[in-house]
Amino acid sequence: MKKLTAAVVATTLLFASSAALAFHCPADMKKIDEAMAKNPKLSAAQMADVKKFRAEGETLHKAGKHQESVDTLAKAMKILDIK
Ligand SMILES: [Cu+2]
Repeated sequence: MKKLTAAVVATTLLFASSAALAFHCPADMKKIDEAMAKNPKLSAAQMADVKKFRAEGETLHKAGKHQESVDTLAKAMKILDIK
């Protein structure tokens, strides 16, 4: 019985964290889009990187790879200096 409870708790936590991540990606993409709309002072190379990471993040999110998406979007956010 204890084993079953532990399994249920583990599954619930896993689900909750992946659901939180699934919500995380669109929030990060929105922040990136908002920062980009403000014409940030970036070099052409940095702009290209931000756009690349933003596109990759969206692709990963749609593929269900939320952790990778969050990590990729974080790189774009770092360039834009946003959190
Ligand atoms: Cu996602």
